[in-house]
Amino acid sequence: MSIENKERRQVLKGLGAGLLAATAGVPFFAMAQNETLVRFLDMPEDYDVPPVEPGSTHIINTREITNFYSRDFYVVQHYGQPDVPVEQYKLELTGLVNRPLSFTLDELKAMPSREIDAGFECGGNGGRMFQGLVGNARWRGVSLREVLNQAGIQDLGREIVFFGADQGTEEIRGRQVEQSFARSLSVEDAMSDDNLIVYEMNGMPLEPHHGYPVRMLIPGFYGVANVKWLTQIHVQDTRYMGRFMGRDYVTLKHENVGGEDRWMETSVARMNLKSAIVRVTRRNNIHRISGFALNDGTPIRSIEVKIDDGPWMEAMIDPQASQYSWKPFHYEWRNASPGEHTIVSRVTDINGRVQLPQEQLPERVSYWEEFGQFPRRVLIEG
Ligand SMILES: Nc1nc2c(c(=O)[nH]1)N[C@H]1C(S)=C(S)[C@@H](COP(=O)(O)O)O[C@H]1N2
Ligand SMILES: [Mo]
Repeated sequence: MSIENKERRQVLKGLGAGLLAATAGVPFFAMAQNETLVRFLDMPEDYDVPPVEPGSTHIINTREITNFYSRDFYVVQHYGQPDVPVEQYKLELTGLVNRPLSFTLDELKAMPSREIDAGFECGGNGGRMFQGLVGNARWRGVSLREVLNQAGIQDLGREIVFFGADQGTEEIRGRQVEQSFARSLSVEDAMSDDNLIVYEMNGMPLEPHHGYPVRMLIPGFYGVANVKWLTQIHVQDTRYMGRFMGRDYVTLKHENVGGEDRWMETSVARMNLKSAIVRVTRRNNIHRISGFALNDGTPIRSIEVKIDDGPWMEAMIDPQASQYSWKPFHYEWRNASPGEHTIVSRVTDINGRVQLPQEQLPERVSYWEEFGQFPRRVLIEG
């Protein structure tokens, strides 16, 4: 059996009982020559996005996704885009470790490496930008756990902080201070199997806006965990409270907490179970509804589509999908009647967790973690 087939089999297993397309090899997001876009009534007809620009956020046009491995991958950089000369590049391991370590890019590349497919979205992604803060890629890097084990975390070590080379000035309690972008993980989360210190994306060195030369990849987490331009990993015995852990990327939700109704603030971490329709196309008389699902890596049971007040109908999941990749899906819509329709998708995981309509989710303040169902309005021409 070829490696490709073996991988495919594993993916099939990983995806559980979900309907998988028979058309293996045909990219789910590819469009045929005579396939045309159907109009979304909730999206300006001339909706367009500017290209990647150094230092700024880049939203993708999800209607134009063409590949399983994103050709156009979103970009978020809160402190602009630092220039990290590779000759001077060093990754330092510091703090509560038995052996502080330092790696050049060549030293990292000389270590055993692994490839992993992972997709992620910004914790601030949502319907406002038609889910355009998203991407999926194949990453290559070195196991974070291996590197931490080489350094040896001391018993007192509780928290692993990842610092980027990019800096900005923050006003904190009336004082202007220079801060580096940083995020942290508990030791337990950091030691999980699949976390990589990555230097390649889709077979190429990272692009400058995706963190060249080195970034983190924490599969299953929102994008904010994937610190770019990574220069330092620090082990400490207290929680890290920087802006992007403690103040920003913090969700405020009304929740039942052990029988008490409370407003809870949580740092954006693992991705919630989510799917979204991003495109409808027409070929001859068949309409095709396409979208993607993302989650924390829990196997998916099904992705379903509902048209108007009809029943939920199972969509096909791309056989290329794997545990941490996005899961592209299709639904073939036969006999669509001319006129306006509302279409929506939902994803269910093997634990029976279901993506709920926005109204049924706990009340949430701010736009972080928008993972409710995302209904779209389409116009079917006669
Ligand atoms: N050093 C650094 N890393 C960072 C950021 C940043 O501003 N600086 N932004 C984070 C956020 S909020 C997101 S959503 C992802 C985006 O990764 P991408 O630009 O490669 O898509 O990077 C994360 N890593
Ligand atoms: Mo983000």
